[in-house]
Amino acid sequence: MLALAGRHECLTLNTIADVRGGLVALEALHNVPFEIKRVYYLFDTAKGVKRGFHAHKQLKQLAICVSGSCQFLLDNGSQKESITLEGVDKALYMEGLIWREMSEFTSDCVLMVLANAYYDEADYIRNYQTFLEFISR
Ligand code: T46
Repeated sequence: MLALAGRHECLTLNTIADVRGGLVALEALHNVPFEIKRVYYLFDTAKGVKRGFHAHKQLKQLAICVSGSCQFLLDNGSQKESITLEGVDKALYMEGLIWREMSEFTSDCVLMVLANAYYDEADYIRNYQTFLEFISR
C-alpha cells in the first residue's frame, strides 16, 4: 500500500468555560478529523529526553498537551517546522509521512495522542534515510 503524504496542522479546540472552570470535548469526525481507535499518553518524561525520531506510513494522530508543554520538530522531507505544543485547547494534527521529534517536555507534561489505528509497529519508519526514500517514491 502507498504511504500517505505527510501533512500537519495546528488546531484550536473550542473551550466551554463557566465559573466552575473549563471543558474541552473531543468528538470523532467533528473536531477530531478521524474515527478514534486508540488513545495513549506520555508522562513523567525525564528531563532532557527526546522522543519520536520516526514517521508513520498511514497513521493519523491528534496530539494535545493536557498538562505542561513540549516541542515538536516536524519534517516532511523538504521543510522542517518547530512547534511548541502548549495549552489544553491546542492540538497538533499529523498524518502520514511526517518525521517527528519531541523534546523539551516540562516536568508536568502529559502529552495525550488520539490515533485512527491500533498500535502497529509495521506502520513506523524509524530510520531517517528510509523515510526520505518513502518520500521520493
Ligand atoms: C508518535 C509519538 C507522538 C505500544 O505498545 N503501544 C502504543 O500505542 C504506543 C504509542 C507505543 N507502544 C510501545 C512501543 C514502544 O515499545 O511503547 C514503546 C514506546 O513507543 P515509542 O518509542 O514509539 O514512543 P515515542 O514517544 O517515540 O512515539 C510515540 C508514538 O509511538 C508515535 O506514534 O507519533 O509518540
